[in-house]
Amino acid sequence: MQLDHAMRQALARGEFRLHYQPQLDLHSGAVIGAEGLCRWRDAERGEVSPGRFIPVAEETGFIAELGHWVLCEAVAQAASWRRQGLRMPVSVNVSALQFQAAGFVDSVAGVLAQAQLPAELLELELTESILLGDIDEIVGQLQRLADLGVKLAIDDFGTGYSSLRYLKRLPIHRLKIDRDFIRRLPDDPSDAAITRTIVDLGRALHLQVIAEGVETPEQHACLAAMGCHEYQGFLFAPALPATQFEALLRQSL
Ligand code: G
Ligand code: G
Ligand code: MN
Ligand code: NA
Repeated sequence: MQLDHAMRQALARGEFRLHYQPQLDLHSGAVIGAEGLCRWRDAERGEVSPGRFIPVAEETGFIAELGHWVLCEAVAQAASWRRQGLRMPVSVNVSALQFQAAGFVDSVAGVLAQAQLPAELLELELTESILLGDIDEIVGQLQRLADLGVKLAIDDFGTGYSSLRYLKRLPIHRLKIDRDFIRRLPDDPSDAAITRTIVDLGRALHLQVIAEGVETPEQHACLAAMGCHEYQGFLFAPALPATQFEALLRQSL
């Protein structure tokens, strides 16, 4: 069976899962958020990595449906946590195709209303690829999302097309430093300079900055020294099923 067909069937059968990777305050170690990451185990193929199926979903357009499912799932999870007295913001990855689809802002508003989740508990992670196109239109759409109260982050920051001129105009609240810049810290002087520059840029523009892919105590210490306030990565935890995420939270309280 073609991968695209298998994905459609899997979604219809409820075989996708959303795992949650903790995001932490770098200084206190408190868990401050959860990034939802899609997982799929296929009967024939076994666990298929999103690095493989997301690009296919982007090519075939299936990402619109999958992305909608991810949004609904994450929002429902955050609403469930909230009913249990746990205030835990969730982030989801939004592909450019999904962002550009007609009615995207309305669908986000609809999903939040349906789950009765305050908009500020949802963050959308957008890559710089959404900035290709009519920039006034794009800023308008981002503004409508921001007006709902939804938080906006630029994912994989530093790897794409964003010009600093646009950055000033975008109603975003967070930059996510791509893990490619973090990987060789603290030894690589270029990566250290780039990371420090992004942290400083965030401070100057009053944006939160989160480092992705933090795996070692040395990387953590280096980021702390640079004044970075947030991180996620295997040093603390990979993306986990919701129940394991909750168990980890109880442990770390
Ligand atoms: O989950 P990682 O562990 O393997 O994800 C690999 C890639 O797939 C990353 O670039 C990540 O952003 C992307 N990805 C994972 N889940 C989703 C999702 O729900 N939507 C989109 N658009 N991308 C996702
Ligand atoms: O593109 P995006 O930033 O959404 O991708 C998140 C991806 O990074 C997921 O595949 C997630 O599993 C992966 N990831 C998260 N933390 C780490 C880490 O510490 N090391 C590595 N190698 N990958 C990570
Ligand atoms: Mn992401
Ligand atoms: Na990223």
